[in-house]
Amino acid sequence: MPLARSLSVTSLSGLEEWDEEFDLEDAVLFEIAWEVANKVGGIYTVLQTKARLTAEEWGENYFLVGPYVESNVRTQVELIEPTNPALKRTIDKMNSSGCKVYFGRWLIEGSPYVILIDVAFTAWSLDSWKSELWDLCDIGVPWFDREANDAVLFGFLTAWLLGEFAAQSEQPSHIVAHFHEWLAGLGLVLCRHRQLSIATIFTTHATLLGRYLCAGNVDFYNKLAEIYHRYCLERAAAHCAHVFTTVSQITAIEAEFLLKRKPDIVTPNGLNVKKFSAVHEFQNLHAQSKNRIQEFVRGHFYGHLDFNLDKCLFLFIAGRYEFSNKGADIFLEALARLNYLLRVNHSDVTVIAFFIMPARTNNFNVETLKGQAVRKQLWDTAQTVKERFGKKLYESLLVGQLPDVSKIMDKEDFTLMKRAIFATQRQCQPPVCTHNMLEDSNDPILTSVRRIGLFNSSADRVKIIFHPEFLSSTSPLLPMDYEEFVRGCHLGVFPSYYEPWGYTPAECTVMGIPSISTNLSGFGCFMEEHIADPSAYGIYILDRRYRGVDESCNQLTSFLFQFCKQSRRQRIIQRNRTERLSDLLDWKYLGRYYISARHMALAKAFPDTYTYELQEPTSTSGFRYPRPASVPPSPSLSRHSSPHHSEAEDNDEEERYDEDLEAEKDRVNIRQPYTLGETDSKKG
Ligand code: G6P
Ligand code: 1S3
Repeated sequence: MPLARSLSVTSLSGLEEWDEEFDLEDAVLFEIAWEVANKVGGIYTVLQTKARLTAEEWGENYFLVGPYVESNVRTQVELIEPTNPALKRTIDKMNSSGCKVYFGRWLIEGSPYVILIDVAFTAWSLDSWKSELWDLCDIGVPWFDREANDAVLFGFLTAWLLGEFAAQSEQPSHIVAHFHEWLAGLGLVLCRHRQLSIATIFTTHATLLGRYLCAGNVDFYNKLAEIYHRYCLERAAAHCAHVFTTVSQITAIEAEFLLKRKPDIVTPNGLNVKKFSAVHEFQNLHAQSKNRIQEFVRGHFYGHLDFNLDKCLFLFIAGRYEFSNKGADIFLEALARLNYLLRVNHSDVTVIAFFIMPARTNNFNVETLKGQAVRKQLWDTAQTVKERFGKKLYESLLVGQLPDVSKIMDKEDFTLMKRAIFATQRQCQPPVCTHNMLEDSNDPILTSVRRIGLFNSSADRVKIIFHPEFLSSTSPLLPMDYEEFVRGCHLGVFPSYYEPWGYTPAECTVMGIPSISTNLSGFGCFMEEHIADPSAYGIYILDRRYRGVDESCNQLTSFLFQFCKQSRRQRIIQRNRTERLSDLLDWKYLGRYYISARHMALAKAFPDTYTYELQEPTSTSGFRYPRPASVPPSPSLSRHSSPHHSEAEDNDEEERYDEDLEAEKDRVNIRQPYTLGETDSKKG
């Protein structure tokens, strides 16, 4: 048995020393979630991006446990024989007792082991397990709630697996079982009830009541039958866990009131940050992806391309279609106000706002597909005429003559071009929605668009494109995956009302794309805590906590309007700053909170073997990114907004941005106040 060890975690809210002395040699970690190799929402991203770091720490003793879904296994998992003898005996025993449990490697970075349980195969046990649950803790799960039924099956099966593994292990090993979200929580409750010698952690990524209460316009009373027993499962898991965690301070407050347990530690979500060898590579990628979005826009607005694409800003909101929780409602309202401001100020900027939120559709609509076909036809025509032109030019040069430019294009060329132009005649406005919606008349985004009257007309400076499907590189319309699309945009807008963490703005940040989030989102609060002047770094944090909706909407409008006034050079500098924050969101740094939670659980469950000491962070131990010395000049002073500002000046500015950036780095050594180790030195 290892000697009692102590861990002192200094300054958890800072990037300083990480003083770790835990001996994990005989410890085994199980991480249990419904989203293991099964993408439903953000928890999948947590597990998938964190896997490499956790696998590095736990090696052969790390196992993720999730549901078996055949289509996922086919594309994401390689099934193999269990490597751990005790685990092999466990799985064999369960399989010979009427279960279907699979073992494999999840084909993601870190290739962690996965144990996948086919819950449907054991559905015959549902009734008896439900009655056991009722006898145990008076939680009754109604027959019609499919998700809760799955939670019961998954809970009993994971508790069975963990109990069997503990029994099969030759020497009693130190097991940590980390359960995510209410869907997996029952396994934890059962482990504690059966008094298994296991250190347990429960992480909630949202609270059920919080989500329902914030959603606003939902049929609350008719949903009550669906809410209460789920809430009971969630609350039981939170109370039974040795260590209870959640993803942000804001959800911690919520949990304290709604689940009646204050989280022991906040475990913020990280990402796997990829560093390019060339520092400005992400800027080049922005320009490349922007070109592809511009191509789509050329097709979508054919016949109405009366705005300058070079002065066009691409804004977007993306995520699960929760209209008001995700803030799509106030985004639309702010766009209407922005449209007014741009018009009265005679701005030459055009804003295109993309809404990427999946809804029920009947596929792409004809008008949208036609747009891309017309664009392609115009491109092909231009290529044909160019080839014919080039051939005639070549022939003329061969005989030593300069061509007569006025005659080099003949009647056929003109006919080709006229025919192509004729195809661009359009009687209707460019569509707002790219798909045929099944519930068009009461779709919340479309209803709001009708109310605010933003129909992509020529007079409007703000245009709207609603793409009610997640993006894919195989789409005939916008063949880009989400990452490419984000890189090509100028600003992500996520004015969520309910957002325990919020991966979308975090993803923007690591790609160097500015974003708007709120002080009600975990991400927004985290950035506010760690950056002295977030907006200078392209992190705009909207106040939705202490202001009314109308006031928040005005603030959002003002952020958008200020952003529209930035020059290209200001945007480039701002993107550089945004990208510099990516280390802060890397699991290499944020993973320590998970490590801490596990050590805390081991020390609570096995006090004779482990000790753990959490030092409360002091106000001075936290770090903050300092305010950059040179904030891009105020838009009103910028040369860009001058009426005489020319394209040539713009290009000069672009060439100078590297110099400006270097000068800015000299003025402020942002590396001084904190130490990031090797990733930081790579940034140069
Ligand atoms: C990147 C590229 C530049 C390009 C700029 C466009 O920085 O490296 O070549 O001009 O993006 O920026 P914008 O904000 O106008 O899309
Ligand atoms: C939840 O997913 P959601 O979009 O339903 O978990 C995510 C991962 O922790 C989190 O980022 C998000 O805010 C929550 O809401």
